[in-house]
Amino acid sequence: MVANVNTIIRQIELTLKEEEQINELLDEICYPDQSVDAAHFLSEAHTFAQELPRRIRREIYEFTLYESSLGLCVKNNPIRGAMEIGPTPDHIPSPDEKLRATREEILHMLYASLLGEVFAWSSIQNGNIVNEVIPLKENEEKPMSSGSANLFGFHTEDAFHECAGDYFGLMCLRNPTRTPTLISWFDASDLDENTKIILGEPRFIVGANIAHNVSKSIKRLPILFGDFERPYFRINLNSDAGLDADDEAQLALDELTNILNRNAIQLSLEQGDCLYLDNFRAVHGRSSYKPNYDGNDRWLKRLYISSYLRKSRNLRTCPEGRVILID
Ligand SMILES: O=C(O)CCC(=O)C(=O)O
Ligand SMILES: [Fe+2]
Repeated sequence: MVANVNTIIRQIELTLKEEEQINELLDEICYPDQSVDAAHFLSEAHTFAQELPRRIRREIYEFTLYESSLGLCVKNNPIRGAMEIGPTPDHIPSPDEKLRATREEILHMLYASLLGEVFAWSSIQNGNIVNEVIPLKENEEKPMSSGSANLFGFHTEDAFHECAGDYFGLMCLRNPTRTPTLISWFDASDLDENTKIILGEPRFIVGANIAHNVSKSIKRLPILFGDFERPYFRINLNSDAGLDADDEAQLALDELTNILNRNAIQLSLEQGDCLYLDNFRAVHGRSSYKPNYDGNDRWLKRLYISSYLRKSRNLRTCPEGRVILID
């Protein structure tokens, strides 16, 4: 049976009262100009996040603890009007342009802080903490978040790296084309026992998406990890796996790919949706679409979230540093 979106992504609609409570909290954090110093805010985000509505805090904690769904989508979040949020950017902002976090970005980081620690990669979007998922003309044909003409294939975010986030978040500021985010998963019982064993062996080259400015990986990793009854996985169907002589590994990967394609669901994010996916248990991608490059195109804000920041301590300059330095 193919699932519908509600069975795998828990959807939470904010009540008016909860929205009010959130607005009050944002008013306090943003006073007086609807933005804050981004770096400073991150050191305070956990503390402020304790003032989000209790129901939402409980939902987020239960999502991390029980792994009861593949993602959470908090709906009806307050987004300011078009004038205030501005046009969809036509370039990836420089670090200077991201020194201040906007009211919407603050809310996204507050939710993310309930899931873990927000971090960034030096190799993508100039090391910015909040990434822009926007169409760029020069990348139209490419398999990356700023592409649009082709389907962006299934991947777990940053699968190539051992410090890949446990969760990853997308906040929707606008999606006039209703372009769906694609989500999929697999159930271990759908895999042949031998396939499962092979997928758990370090026989796979899991490449980085081309948006990352990193050297090509040649290290072989297992696709599956964790508990093999309910495995976690890392995969990137956009990068050439290059399994050369290992036909058995290729067949196992093909079997998993077929299951992921069969289970795929579509979720068209709407303005004010904040989606947080379990990056160890769900893959995501995006349908193709046609942007106009007129400032009104689809615009999402992306965050990377780790359950355990110390895991990457050797790649960051100080304990509280948020940027993983790689090349
Ligand atoms: O555009 C989307 O819905 C997903 C894009 C994506 O995979 C990403 O930003 O990492
Ligand atoms: Fe992605």
